[in-house]
Amino acid sequence: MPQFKEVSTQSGLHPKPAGLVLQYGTAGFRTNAKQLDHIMFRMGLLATLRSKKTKATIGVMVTASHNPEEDNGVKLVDPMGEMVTPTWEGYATQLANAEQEDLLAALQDIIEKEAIHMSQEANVFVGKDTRSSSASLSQAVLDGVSALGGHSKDYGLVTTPQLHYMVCCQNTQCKYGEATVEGYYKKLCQAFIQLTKNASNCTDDQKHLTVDGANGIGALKVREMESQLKKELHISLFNDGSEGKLNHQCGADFVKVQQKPPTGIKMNPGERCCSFDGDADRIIYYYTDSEGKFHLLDGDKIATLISTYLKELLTQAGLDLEIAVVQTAYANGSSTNYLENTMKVIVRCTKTGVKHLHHAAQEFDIGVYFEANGHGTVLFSKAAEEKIQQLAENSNINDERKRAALLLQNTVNVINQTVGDAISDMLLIEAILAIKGMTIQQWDAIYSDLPNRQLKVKVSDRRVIDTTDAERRAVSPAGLQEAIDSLVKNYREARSFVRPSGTEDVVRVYAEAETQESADALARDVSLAVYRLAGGVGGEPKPLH
Ligand code: 16G
Ligand code: MG
Repeated sequence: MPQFKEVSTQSGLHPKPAGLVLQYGTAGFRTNAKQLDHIMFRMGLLATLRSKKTKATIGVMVTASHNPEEDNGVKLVDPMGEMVTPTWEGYATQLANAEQEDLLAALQDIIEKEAIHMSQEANVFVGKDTRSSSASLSQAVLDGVSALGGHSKDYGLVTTPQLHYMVCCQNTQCKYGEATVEGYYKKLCQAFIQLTKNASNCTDDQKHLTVDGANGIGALKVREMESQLKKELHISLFNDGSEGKLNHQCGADFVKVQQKPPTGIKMNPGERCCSFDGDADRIIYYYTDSEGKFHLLDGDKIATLISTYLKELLTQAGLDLEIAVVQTAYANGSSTNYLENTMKVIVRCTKTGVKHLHHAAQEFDIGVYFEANGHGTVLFSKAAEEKIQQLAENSNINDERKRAALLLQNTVNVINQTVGDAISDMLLIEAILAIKGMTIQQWDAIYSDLPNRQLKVKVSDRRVIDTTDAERRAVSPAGLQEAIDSLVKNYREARSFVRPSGTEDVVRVYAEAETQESADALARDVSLAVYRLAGGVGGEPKPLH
C-alpha cells in the first residue's frame, strides 16, 4: 500500500510506549495527556479510514471534558454528528493497542474487514478544547490524517458540540447549517431572538443569567457569541479561564456531584445560574434561596421543562406528534413519576452514555433525552420537522396555531440535534422561561426531587459486575441483586442500583429514598454489599455520618 510508507515514517514520531493498553470507553479514550500522543496519531489514521469507508467527513475532538487539566482524550464523530458506531470503537481499541511493529498489520486488518478502497478521498474535521496539552495532541491527529493522504480541516478551539455540528453541516451539504463557528452562532442566536421577541413583558432581571464556564472552552465561546444575542439575554460570565484552573471546583460535574455552587462566581439569592462542563456538552442550573439553601436543577428537571413546553406547543398547534423522554437509571424517581403519571408522556430508560440515549430518542417523532448529569438534547424526526415547517408556512390557520407553529419552528433551530450542547440548551431553556414568564423557583417547583446519594466502591475487577434492564439490575456476581433488593425494602420510596463505571476504575452505587438520611444509609449498605460480594479492595466503605 503506497500510503503505508508514510504511516510507517510518521508513526515513528508518535511512538507507542510498549505494553501500554487503553480502551475506547463510554466517551472515547481518556487518561493523563502524557500517554496520548500515539493514540491521537492513530485516531487520525482511523478517522481517515472511517471517512473513506463512509465517503463522508468524520470528526475528531481532542478533549477530556470534565476531567482535570492534566488529562486529555479523544472522541470520534460519525457523519451525521453522532458518536462513532460500536464496531469502530472496537477498531479504535485495536489500533490504539497495537505495538509499534504491529501497527501496519492492524491497519491492514481494518481495511480488509471493512473492504475500504484506499483510493477514496478522506476528509476529517479536528477540534480541541483549552487544555495546554490539546495543541500538540490535535497536531498528532492531523499528522495521522495526512500520513494516510486524507484532507483535514483544523477548527482549533471549539466546544465538542460545535465540532459535531460542523460535521453534520458538512455532510448534509449545509442543509443543517453553515459549517463554520459563525454559522453556528448565527443559526442559534437568530432562533433565540425569534423565540423571545414576543416575550415582551420580560424584565431586565429575568433576562439576566449567571454562567460558570468551568474555565474552559464554553466560556470562550459564550464570549464570542454574546453580542449576537442583542441584549435579549444578559450574561454574567464567571470562571472564564482568565485566572482559574479548568474544572477545578467549578463546572457542571463539580456542581452536580458536590451539590453546591462552584467557587469563583458571584451568586445573589434567587438568581438563575448555570454551569457548563469542560467541553460544554453538559449544563445544569441552580440557585440559592433567601435562606442560603442551594437548589439544583439537573438534567431531569431540564428534560421536564423542555418536554412540558413542547407538549403544550403541540397541543396549541394541533399537531399530533408523539413525544417521549429518554432517561437513564440515574434519573430521579420523582421525575420519572411526574413525566409518566402527571404529564403522561412516554418515558424510556437506557444504559448510561449519550449514544444509548440518542439512539432511543431517534425512535420517536420528538425524543427529549437527558442524563441527570446535564447532557442532553432534543431530536425531531424528519417527518416531524416537515409537519412543523408546513404548519408554520400555512396561512389558513388561526393565530394561536400559527404562533405555536412558529415557536416550534424556531425551537427546532435553536437546538443542536447532533449531541448535548450546553450553549444550545442554555438558549432553549432561557427562551422557554421567557416565553412562559417562569422563574427558576417555579420551574424547580414542578416536582420535588427524592433525596439521593451516589458512592463509588473500589473492587479488584469491576467487570465481575454485569447488569441488565438498562443497568437497573445486577445479574452478577451471584447474590448481589438479592442483597440490594432486601436492603431497599428497609427504606421508604427507596431504589438502588450498581454499575461498573465506563470512565473510572470503580463500581458506582446509586440510592434514593424518602429522606437524605435514608438515601445515605441505603447507599452505604449497598456499597458494603458490593464490597463483600464483588471483591472490594482497600478498607470497607464507612458510614457517611
Ligand atoms: C461519559 C458519557 C456520559 C456518562 C458518563 C458516565 C458521553 C459523551 N459521555 O462521560 O454520558 O454519563 O460517561 O460515566 O457518552 P461513568 O460510566 O464513569 O459513570
Ligand atoms: Mg463533556
